[in-house]
Amino acid sequence: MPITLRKLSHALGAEVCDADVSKPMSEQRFGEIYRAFLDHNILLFRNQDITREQHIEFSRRFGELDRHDALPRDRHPDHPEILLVTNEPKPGGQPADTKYTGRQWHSDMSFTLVPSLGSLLRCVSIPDVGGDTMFTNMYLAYESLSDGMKKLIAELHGIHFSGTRKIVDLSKEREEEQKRITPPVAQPVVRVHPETGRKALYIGEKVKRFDGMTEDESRPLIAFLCRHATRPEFIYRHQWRKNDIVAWDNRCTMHMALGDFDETQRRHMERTTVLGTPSGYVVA
Ligand SMILES: O=C(O)CCC(=O)C(=O)O
Repeated sequence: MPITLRKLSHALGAEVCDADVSKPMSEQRFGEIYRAFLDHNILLFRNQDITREQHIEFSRRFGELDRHDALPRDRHPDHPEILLVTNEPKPGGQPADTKYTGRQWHSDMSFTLVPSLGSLLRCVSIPDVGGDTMFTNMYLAYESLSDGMKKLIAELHGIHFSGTRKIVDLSKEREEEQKRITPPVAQPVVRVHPETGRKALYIGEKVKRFDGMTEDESRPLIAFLCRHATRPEFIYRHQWRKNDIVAWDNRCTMHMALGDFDETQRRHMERTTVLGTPSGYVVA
């Protein structure tokens, strides 16, 4: 039986109805899911009460998984393929390293030389209200720019920093460590999706400046592009339920975790990250 899809918003996203990602899946069935992933950019699978091993196994169908060497503090100690996004305090009571992960518009691993193809985030625990994630369609963001703006940004490279967060929660020690592991990387502001051939805007709040320009010179254009890319008509806002898995294509979307919940309640998510194709260059 072919898969059944339900659109999640006008701009992007579809739910794959009646899927059980823990079951063996034929090449043909996964092919349909992957086609839907390319067409809708985000896929939702509800009610997936699965183990970490099953999460990893299903994610591997999308491609080789990142072992998160660029984010060693954030990965699961026994499963390097799993990145924790949790507000659960450490055993000693200190805040979790990933308490504020994703609280800015970004595309995963843009600050590395192998930005991610896609990510699969599994909701393990969610507060009573809120803890939503927003996604935006970067094809539409690019296509809706004027010809003049497309020409202006065609050759630009944005410099992505791993540690730029809206909420300053990084300790000095962690900031220095992160800089050593992931020095800033310049990425093209317009990327061609390797599978669909469509152009997408590749920007976000981890970009501090354009290569060859100062921060002051870059700031207004970065701000415009981020504001434009996150206009309501390009967005889907996901309200999580326990055992949801959301898979997104990092090559043509951005996302942001919202802090719209009671921080005393547990929000625990686990992510696998599918490696993409090499892109960008390190900036001294
Ligand atoms: O926790 C979320 O909703 C999103 C986390 C995130 O931004 C990420 O995993 O890149």
